[in-house]
Formats: sequence, C-alpha cells, structure tokens
Amino acid sequence: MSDDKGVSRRAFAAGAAGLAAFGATTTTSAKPAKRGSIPTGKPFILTTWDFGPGANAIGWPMLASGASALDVVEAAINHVELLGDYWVGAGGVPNEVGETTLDAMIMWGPTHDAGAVGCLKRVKRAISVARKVMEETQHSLIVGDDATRFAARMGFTETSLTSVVSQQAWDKWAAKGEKTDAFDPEPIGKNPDLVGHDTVGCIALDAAGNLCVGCSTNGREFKIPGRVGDSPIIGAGAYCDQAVGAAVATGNGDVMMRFLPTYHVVELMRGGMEPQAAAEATIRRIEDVGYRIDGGIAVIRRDGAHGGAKTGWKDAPFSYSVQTAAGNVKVPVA
Ligand code: SD4
Repeated sequence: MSDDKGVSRRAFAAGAAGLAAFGATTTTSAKPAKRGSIPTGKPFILTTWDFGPGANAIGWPMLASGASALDVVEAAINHVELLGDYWVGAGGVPNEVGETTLDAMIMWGPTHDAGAVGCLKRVKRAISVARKVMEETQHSLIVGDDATRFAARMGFTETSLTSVVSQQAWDKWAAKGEKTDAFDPEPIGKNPDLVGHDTVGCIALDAAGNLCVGCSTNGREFKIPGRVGDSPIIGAGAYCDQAVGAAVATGNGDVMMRFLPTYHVVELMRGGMEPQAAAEATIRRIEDVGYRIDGGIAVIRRDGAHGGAKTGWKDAPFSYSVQTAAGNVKVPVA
C-alpha cells in the first residue's frame, strides 16, 4: 500500500531511517528537538502495573541488542495480552452481554504515526492489529466487527475471547440481575466505587533514539456493547512525541479521555515542567473539575526522567517499572 507520494506506509513507519532521511531527529532535552541533530538514546522500557517487571524482562534484552522500540513495545504488550489477566487481553472482563472486546493503540515517535483498534472482537493480540492499522493503512483507528474483519484481512485468526473466568464473572453478575453501572450518574463529587483496573501501557526508547508507546486493555466490566474507552484514543490512553517523551494512562477511561491526559502531560514537559510535577498537574486537573474516579498516568521524558500520579485507587497499588542498563526499578505511585 502506498501513500500519494508513492512511499510505502510500512517503509515510512518502519524505523529511524524513515525520518532520518528527512533530517528529522531527536534530542535528550525536554525542549523540542531541532531538526538535524539526532542523538542516539540511552534505551529504556517502562511498563505499568504489576506487569512491569515481566514485560520489561521481555523488552529489555531486545533493546539491549539494538531492536526497534516499535518491536519492543509490541512484544512486551503481546506478552501481557497472552498472560490471561482479567483486565488485559482475551478471556477477561466481559461486557453487558458477556463478550470480551479489546482496545489497543501504538504510536511511533519518529513519524508521529499511530494505529489503534477499538472494541475489537474475536481476535487476540490487539496491539499487533493496531500496529497493522498504523503500518498498512492511512487510518489511525478501526473499530468493532470491522476491526475484526480488518484483522482477518491482515492474517489474524478469529477465535473466541471468552474464557472460563470471563464466563463465570458474567454468569455471576447476570444471575444477580444487575444492570451495568454505565447508566449510573457521572462520578462527580462522590467517592468512586472502587473497582479493579489494569491496562498495560508500555513506552520504549531504543538505542537509535526512537520512542514508541503502546497500550492494551479489555476495558471496563459489563460495559455497554460497542463502548470504546480511552486506550485507543491518541493523547488519551497513550501519546508520544519524539522530541519530548511519552505517557500512558490507566483507570476510568470514560472520564480520563475527556482530558487527553497523556497529550496534556507531554505538552507540560515540552514547556519545561519536570515529569513528576507534570504528572501531578495533569491528574489534578481531572480532580479539580470534580471527578472522583480511579485513574493514573506514568510518564517518561526522553532523557529517562520519569514520574507518575494517580487519583482514587486507595486499594489498588498503581505502579510502573522502568528498566535501563542499570536494572529494573518498580516505582509505586503515591
Ligand atoms: C478503559 N482505561 O477502557 C481503560 C481501563 C483501564 O485500568 O485502564 N483500567 O477505561
């Protein structure tokens, strides 16, 4: 597939070579890069929640041997998607009618290109389908049954995403005759009902200095069929800017996406704010409007400085893990 200049989309997105050819580059400063000066990076990988150490252990050896951040983010997230976790990938949270559907996004720093799928049905490895959207098409987001058809066209196998666990969860909920909480009043000015969440978010900088970010989730329990959360929305679930850094979000995506928090935090860093202060300011903005939700972000500047902030989640310890040549650190977010 080609764009109107006859440049293959795949070749455009495939690596540093794509932009290096145009003299576009990166910097280790928090300020926007001047085109023409590309330092290579000191590689890192950041992954959210308790998935962090395991996902980083997949991604770090790849980075250390010179792999592209794009391959690293995909591999680290694939690892989590196939763990059988309740909140990420197949076999996890069912929607109102008992079906598990997936949201995922990947964004590639050198070209600011992105691909995403929302409400993907009957296909595992949503992040890989998102990568196909990015690399093989001019689109950025494909949803629902059409995302499934797109995946099949790209060679993915259709299979049920229901597991014993997701079926039992739905059976138990349905037996109580409960209605989805999606029709409840907005979570403003009241304490949230704390429900577990985890979306995996992953950010990598490779040795060539290229940034990539991705995230994947099955969203929100008993959601209304067709619901798409924040994860596949660029600037909401994840965002990266090759010159500045990247961020990932987790939590109540229905509210979080109204603030584009990952875009916001990266832009605060572009203005010179330190990652931790920028993360806190971004979350505070949601609280200041009055929302009482569970939500968090993790952010990393391209020089490796990182930070995180959360709201709610008194019972679920949100954390992220960062691996560099110095080893892996797990950072609890207070
Ligand atoms: C969503 N943000 O679909 C996701 C869920 C999540 O931690 O992140 N949970 O709303």
